[in-house]
Amino acid sequence: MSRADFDLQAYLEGRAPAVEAALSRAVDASLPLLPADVADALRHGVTGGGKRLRPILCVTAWEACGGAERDAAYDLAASLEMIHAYSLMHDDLPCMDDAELRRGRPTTHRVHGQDRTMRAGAALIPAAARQARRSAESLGCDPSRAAAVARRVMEAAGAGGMVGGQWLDLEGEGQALDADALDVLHRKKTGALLVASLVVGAMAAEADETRVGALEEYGRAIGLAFQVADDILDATQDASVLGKNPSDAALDKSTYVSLHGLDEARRRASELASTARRRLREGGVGAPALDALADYVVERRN
Ligand code: GRG
Repeated sequence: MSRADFDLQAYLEGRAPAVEAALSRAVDASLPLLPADVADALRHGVTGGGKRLRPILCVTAWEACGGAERDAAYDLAASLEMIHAYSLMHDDLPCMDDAELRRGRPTTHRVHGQDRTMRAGAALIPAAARQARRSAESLGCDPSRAAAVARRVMEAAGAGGMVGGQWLDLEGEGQALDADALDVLHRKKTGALLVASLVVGAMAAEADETRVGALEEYGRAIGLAFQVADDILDATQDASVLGKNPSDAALDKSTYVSLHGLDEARRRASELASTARRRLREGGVGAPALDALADYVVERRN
């Protein structure tokens, strides 16, 4: 099937209930150890909508590498969204972006307070590691592969990935970053988790190195494309479309738009989507959904 024939909307809608159900299971499993007020904050942060791109990438990579659609694959996928949710909860706090709105709703700390939001976010990190390991075991991975899957999620979340990228982002506020520094920041802050979403799906399916490598390269390209698109949206859309307040200019951040201008940023995003698709082809991963997702990442409206 060509990419033009592939109905991504139907694909995303078809998978959404399984993604949401897995997230609900993951939240329920995380709650027993938490005080009720922290549990409420955690639920707000995880189950409040969003595109669910990371779980979709994970499940799609799992299937592209021969895995059958089943609940445990969605449970693995939920571990990536748990990390993503915690990062948004913490990123929105007054000490960072100080955001009022996320996914069209008040941010977690606006509803549940800073203290509970910090604790709920922190609780999600080990919960995601446990979720990744247990679900990989349910998918048939032996203990060492399941541990490797959980490690990959945590590495992407950590100082060499998302946390390191956020650190660079905070340090870079008010400074003019050059193109290379901006790429390094976003490869870590946004890209690492997107790449890991694909790679752990492939690892759990016991894909060979060529396929894992192709998915990794695809992920690196769509990770940057995603961020370029994010900067374009931040510069061109308002809160009613974005579901959050545009913040790059207010926080004096370097962006692909401030560095290259809108037209060049658009050109770069679409070139990165083409690179992503080419990497898949070269690695022998035939997945119309992943081809279509590369376009979606740059053409999305929020
Ligand atoms: C204190 C250094 C330090 C780190 C803490 C807060 C944090 C960890 C990391 C922040 C990472 C972050 C906010 C990355 C942004 C990623 C991003 C582009 C988010 C938007 O993703 P979408 O569009 O959101 O997929 P939805 O709402 O659709 O899920």
